[in-house]
Amino acid sequence: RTVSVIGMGYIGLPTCAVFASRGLEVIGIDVNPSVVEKVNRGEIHIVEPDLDGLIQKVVANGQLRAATTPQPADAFVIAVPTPITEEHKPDISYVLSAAQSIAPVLKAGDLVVLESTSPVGTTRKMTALLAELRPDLTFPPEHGEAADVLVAYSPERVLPGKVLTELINNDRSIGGLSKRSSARAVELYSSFVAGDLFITSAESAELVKLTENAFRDVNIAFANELAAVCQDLSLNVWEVIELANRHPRVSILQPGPGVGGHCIAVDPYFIIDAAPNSTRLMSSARRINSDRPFAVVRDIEAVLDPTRQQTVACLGLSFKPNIDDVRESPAVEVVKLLADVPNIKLIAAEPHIGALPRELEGKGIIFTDALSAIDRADIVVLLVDHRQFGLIDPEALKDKELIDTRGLWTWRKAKKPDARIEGKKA
Ligand code: SAJ
Repeated sequence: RTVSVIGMGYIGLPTCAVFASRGLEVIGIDVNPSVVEKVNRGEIHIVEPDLDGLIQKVVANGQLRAATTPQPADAFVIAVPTPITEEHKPDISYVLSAAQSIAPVLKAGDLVVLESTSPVGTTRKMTALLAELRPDLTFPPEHGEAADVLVAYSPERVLPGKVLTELINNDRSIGGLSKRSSARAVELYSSFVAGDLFITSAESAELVKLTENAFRDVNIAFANELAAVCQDLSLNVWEVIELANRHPRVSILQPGPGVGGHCIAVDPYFIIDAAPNSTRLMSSARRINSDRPFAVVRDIEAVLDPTRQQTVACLGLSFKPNIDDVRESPAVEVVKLLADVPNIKLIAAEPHIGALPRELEGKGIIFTDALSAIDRADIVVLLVDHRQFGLIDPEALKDKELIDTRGLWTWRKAKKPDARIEGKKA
């Protein structure tokens, strides 16, 4: 059985690796020739634990090969990006061009699975395009169980940094456009998924994926709103959350300088766009989270001494702790906004990268290591709770003005509420 994965990015490449490691013959397709060349040399172009060794192995033993144009296969898995436009509208053009690219090699009996996070209705739109391009073949749902080609939607839901483990162990929703489509997709994913597989409609599966990330966005917004409330009332938000979370049915997330990454800050807009009159909570959550970098800058401005130039050190640029990914990062956003504040000298430190991200270049920002940044600073702003920042000696921070957006130094180190009286439970 041959499976072809279209798009060899953060999801597609690990997916190629796990299919190949289960004995399937895998053809990875990417429009970028340098990605294809790299994979064919057994190398990878993304940072993900354990992926390099696995790719090297499956390329060396011939289970995986890469190409720039689709070739015939028994199953096609589409894992291309679905970004949003400046106006927060979903852009499914990569899905449609992936469909267009596989159309010429499709044959009766093939399965097409869309994995990309997609607005509700995308699987049907993609299928309509395939049907238009291949009038000689029949497709579901129009031709029902008798259709020549099988089509399903099955979203990835893996966490960057834990992709291989989560790909295998997470449960999965599978939404076929016909019963046979679902059954074939179940058969395909059973080759490597140890989690449960749940069959539903393509539309429900599409909304399930968006819902997961919107849920997290709303919950982070709640934590961020609580941080603003605590600031108004001069209370420690981390203590309030830690104590509230001792309730058996309360589980509040952590506030911070905003929500980054390529999923949680994007996917809620797919739901908002589809149901603008029914998404007041999700829209507010988006606004609350996107306003956070501005709130951090306002906090910094509030402690600045307008009579002299001061040095502000920003620690951390990635979008979440212990990774090197600085794309769509609220920390980068904060530094970018600070670059426009007059009368400050700006230093940034990010131990996981070698130089300033391109969008921060040319703004007079000094890039150095965390300790020298702290040493030279009047104001230290902690933007990412990297493990190593938690190990910084409090002595080094002693005479500094601290803006700790993650509660790493001001609260989490203390860990337990002061007045804890141990209970009797085992
Ligand atoms: N964040 C907070 N407070 C928190 C938790 C997160 O401010 O308590 C921030 C992080 O700092 C980061 C952002 O949210 O900037 C997102 O980070 P994340 O770790 O929550 O999620 P991602 O974007 O790395 O991955 C998410 C995951 N979705 C969910 O947990 C519901 C992952 O399972 C999805 O597969 C992935 O999106 C995706 O591809 O959609």
